[in-house]
Amino acid sequence: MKRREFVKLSAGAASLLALPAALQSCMNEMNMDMNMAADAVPVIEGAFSAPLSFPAVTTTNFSMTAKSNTAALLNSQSTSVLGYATGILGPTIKVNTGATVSIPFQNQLSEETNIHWHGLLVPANMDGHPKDLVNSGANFNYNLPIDQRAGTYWYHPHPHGKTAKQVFMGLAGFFIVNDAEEQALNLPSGDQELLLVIQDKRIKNSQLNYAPTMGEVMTGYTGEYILVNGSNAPFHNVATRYYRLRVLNGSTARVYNLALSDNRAFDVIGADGGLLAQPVSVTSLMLAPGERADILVSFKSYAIGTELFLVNKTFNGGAQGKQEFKIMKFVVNQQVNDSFVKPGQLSTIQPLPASSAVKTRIMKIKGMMEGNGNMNMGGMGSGMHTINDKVYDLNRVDETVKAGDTEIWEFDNSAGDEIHPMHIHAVQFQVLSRTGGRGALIATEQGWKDTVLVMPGEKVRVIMTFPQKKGLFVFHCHNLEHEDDGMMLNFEIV
Ligand SMILES: [Cu+2]
Repeated sequence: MKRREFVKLSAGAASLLALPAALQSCMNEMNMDMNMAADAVPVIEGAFSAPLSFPAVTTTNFSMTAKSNTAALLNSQSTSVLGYATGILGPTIKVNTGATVSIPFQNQLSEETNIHWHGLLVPANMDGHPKDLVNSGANFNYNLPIDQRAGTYWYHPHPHGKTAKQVFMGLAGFFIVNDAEEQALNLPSGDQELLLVIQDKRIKNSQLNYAPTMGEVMTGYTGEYILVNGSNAPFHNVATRYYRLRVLNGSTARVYNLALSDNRAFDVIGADGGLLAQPVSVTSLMLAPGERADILVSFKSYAIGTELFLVNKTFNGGAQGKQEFKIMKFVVNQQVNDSFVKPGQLSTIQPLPASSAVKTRIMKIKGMMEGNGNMNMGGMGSGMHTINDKVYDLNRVDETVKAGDTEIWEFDNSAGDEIHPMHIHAVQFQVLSRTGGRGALIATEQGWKDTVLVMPGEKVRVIMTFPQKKGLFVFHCHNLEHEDDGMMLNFEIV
């Protein structure tokens, strides 16, 4: 049932069915909310006068503390935020494949939290499963053996029901893994390698405001201000050469259709799980919450003084995609000779053939108002976003898979009208197909992924081989409002 039909029907239907008073009042509230729930809030563009900043980089011998800080997110006003060191966000962790990283972690928040290492293939008890919480005031030592290829990974909290708010308030950071293969390509590095986390924030009276209505649980919580690395509307000076932009969508719900303001092509060289086989030239690229894109942008042919913006282009996406807006500004201010030559071949990706799968599992992902004429309540007192008609239960094992097995999972949003970026812990997968909706794979989907965008009307099939990391993991929607509302299941690798 579509949202509009539900709104029309339910006022009458609720009284007819003589529902319990609590449910009636809940439904009345939903009607009110849903009338307001329509679109993502319009973005207010800033002045692009603040220089882009970067979180500190750390390699060895560091600890992390989740705590309250202040930061200047907007117009130099001091704002209360959460962070893992100083200010908003956390340090950028850079390590090499083969390392074991030991991170003493302290929780100085007033509530429980933990850290999930998004995209890293770590043991189950180190993965930040929602059952493995670090209580307020407590410590935990994360030991992470890094035995996977180079890539742009990241970290954020994962306490069920509190993930969205903690991420929104500032808890997130990059986790960069390097290896010899990537090193040998001599991609732009140092000042020419820019790590960019894009997040939208709602700010009221110069304070972060996280208070989703029920309607915003449905569409996802969006903010009017777009931040890059924790500051609104920044600029960055660049020279006439290639830059490597490693972009993370760290928003709770907002999807970006990234492009350059002059529609110039750029090269996608990597996705969630590292390098693609070859660069793919595009003029725009969709990036959903949780996803990363590794791109090369050439500023070679621009005149000194050129101002160029990273922008969000419009797209077909239900409650989102109706507004084009600027995200950050590049100012070309230095003429240099760039000797970098874009590699024709980046890496080798052995496709996992569909025929190698021993099993296909169908995951029906449903939003609040979806399904065959029934409001998707998922059981009273629980959330209304479901996978296979179930809301998350910490103590229930929903799927059991065998280490070493290759399986296809199909995320079915064909009847839905909400946006669901689906994330699977413990693996990197390949995207086999997308039917309905956009009907095709995009550039980043030619590489290894841990999060895939399933737009309204789409069915997306992914294939993966489960690692020898036995234990309990989760998979879920990375629209964090949906996740906190229950759109998550447990799976166990045995
Ligand atoms: Cu979702």
